[in-house]
Amino acid sequence: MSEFKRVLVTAALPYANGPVHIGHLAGCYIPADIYVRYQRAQKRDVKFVGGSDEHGVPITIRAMKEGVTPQQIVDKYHEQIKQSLGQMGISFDIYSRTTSPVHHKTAADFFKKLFDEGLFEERESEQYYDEKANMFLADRYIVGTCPVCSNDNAYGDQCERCGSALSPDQLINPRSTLSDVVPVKKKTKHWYFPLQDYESFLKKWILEDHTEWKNNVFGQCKSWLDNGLQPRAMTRDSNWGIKVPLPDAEGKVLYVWFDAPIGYISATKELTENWADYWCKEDTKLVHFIGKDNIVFHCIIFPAMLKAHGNFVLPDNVPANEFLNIEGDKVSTSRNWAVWVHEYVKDFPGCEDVLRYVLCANAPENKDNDFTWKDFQDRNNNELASIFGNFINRTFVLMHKLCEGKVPRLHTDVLDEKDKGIIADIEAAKGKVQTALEHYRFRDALYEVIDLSRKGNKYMQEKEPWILAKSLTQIFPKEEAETIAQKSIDNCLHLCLQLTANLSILINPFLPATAGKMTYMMKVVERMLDWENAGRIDLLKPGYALRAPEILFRKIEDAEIEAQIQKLKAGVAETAKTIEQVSTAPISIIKPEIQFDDFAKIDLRTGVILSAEKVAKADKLLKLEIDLGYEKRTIVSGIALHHAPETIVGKRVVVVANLAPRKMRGIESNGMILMAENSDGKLIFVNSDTEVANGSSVS
Ligand code: B3M
Ligand code: ZN
Repeated sequence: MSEFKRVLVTAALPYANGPVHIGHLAGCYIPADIYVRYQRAQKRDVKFVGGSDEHGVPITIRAMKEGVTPQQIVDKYHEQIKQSLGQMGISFDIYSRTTSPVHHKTAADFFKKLFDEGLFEERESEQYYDEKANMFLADRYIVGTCPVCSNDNAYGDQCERCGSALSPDQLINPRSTLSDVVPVKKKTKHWYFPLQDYESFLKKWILEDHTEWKNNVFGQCKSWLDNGLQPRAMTRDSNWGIKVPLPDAEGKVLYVWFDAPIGYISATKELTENWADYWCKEDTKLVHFIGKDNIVFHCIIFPAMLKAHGNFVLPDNVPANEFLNIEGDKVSTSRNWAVWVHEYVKDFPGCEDVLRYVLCANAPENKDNDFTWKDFQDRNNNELASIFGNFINRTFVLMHKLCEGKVPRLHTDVLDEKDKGIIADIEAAKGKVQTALEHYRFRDALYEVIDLSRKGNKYMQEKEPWILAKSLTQIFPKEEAETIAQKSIDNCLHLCLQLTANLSILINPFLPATAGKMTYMMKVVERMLDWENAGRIDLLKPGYALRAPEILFRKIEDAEIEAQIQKLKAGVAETAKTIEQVSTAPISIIKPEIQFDDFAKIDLRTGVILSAEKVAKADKLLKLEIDLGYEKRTIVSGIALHHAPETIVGKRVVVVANLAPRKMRGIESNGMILMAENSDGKLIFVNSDTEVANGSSVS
């Protein structure tokens, strides 16, 4: 850390096409905010920038769905997202938006510089065009079958099931999401960034120089780099976005993933005139907080762009989180399987810190994780209320009862082993929390804070100051009892209060509102929360009068949890009903009519499966060896989930024998076998005695 003079923290720019849910919070906003608050407490020069991502297909799709303009969409959701994040205490120094004029200029200038240096390759290509909607289809508008895992609903840029980055050309059976028609190819011109030229630079920078990155991030980068990088189009056909700053580029805008990360730079520009210190000086530590689906853009593409442009620092780390599921199911905004932040703050007013706590304690740091309402309740009731809150409450109650509401003295002459033990615990906690935070291990860090309060409870339980007071006054005259007992009571409550002060410092990055309540109760200024004060046991001065305790965490009742679970279920059911009403399409749409000549182009042959084996790292694929009589063929087929390899050897199949070869998971597939889909969605072999409903589609 010491070699850095300043820290620049970014959190992914959420698309302004809908409200934010708790998956967004857990993925990047909570960890980023904890990190930033910790840096501020360390009095480091830190800036936290963010904003809404207001361009790209997600916005135009939403606008189409709501029947309004893209501008209306982003205006509405930008405000809502900004408010939700603010309510959750996400303390951006600036929360901007990519429709801002500063950003438009910054992104256009960035593009222009690369263009002027001759970096882009101008290419004419055939791209999918929806003749019904009358527009070129951006990658996200096209869905089809993933060539890697056979997911039927892979997008043209990415398969969300297996995480593969795709181009629309790789999709099997592409269809337009706008009108469901099969798109046609049409010529268009775009500017391609030569990502492959940065391969060796990226390999060294990540695989050699950043071995400390989180496993999930490093692993994804490595697999990208191992697979080889391709030129990537940095422009799109659309009328929503940043216009390509070239003559002769009518109807072309910057690719949203070109413009969005530059948004971090633009936001910094809007924040401070010293923005260049944060972006151009080598002693800046740049950290991008993101979710796992954004790794490639932040670790490969954006760094290559920055490198190509020159003069910019590269991220020191990209601590991406995995996904947070809800009640065992993947978050789906289209199915409405989500816990929306704006609804949470309405349903649980004053409990923002509870959600921050649960999402950090259960953060998907290394693998996907599950949020359940029951766990939310348990963590609140059993950890926050019963351990952390309880310790502080008892300390304050007893201090008022036994010490006249003032901080008692510490009598060093009578310190016993337990007192010394808790002092050591207080001192050690700082180091543990700090090390974890510096290494982006937020769960561990938070655990250490709660653990310290657990130790406080144990200490108080063992010292039993209330018994001591009572029993001594029963044996001795009041004054005498006081002299004997008071020192011990003083020491206990003195240390419990110092521990409370320490807890407020340590919990502050995680639960800022709670820390605020604690400083109010202790009547100390905010400066006490500076990190340098952690580990000290002289934070509260003897004789200082403190306020009455305040309950920090109320219990959360079963009925509240039940209501939330019902709400989730009702939301899904409601959404499903609307979708059903809207969609009148038959289950399987008959493809457009073709002429006999088209059909005659397909060469269908019969064959027999000679051998079948699983394809490594692709749970849906089988590698088949097929005997066509006149030759043997290797065909990769997406039927692994339907048939075990050993059960299909010897089966007769119909093969599309003249399909162009296609590589899947490094294996060249020469053709396709025809299977029918039955009513359960199972792919079965078709021959005269197969039980399959009439009209089942064969593919
Ligand atoms: N808007 C994707 C997302 O919200 C995208 C992030 C941009 S970060 C520069 O997941
Ligand atoms: Zn896939």
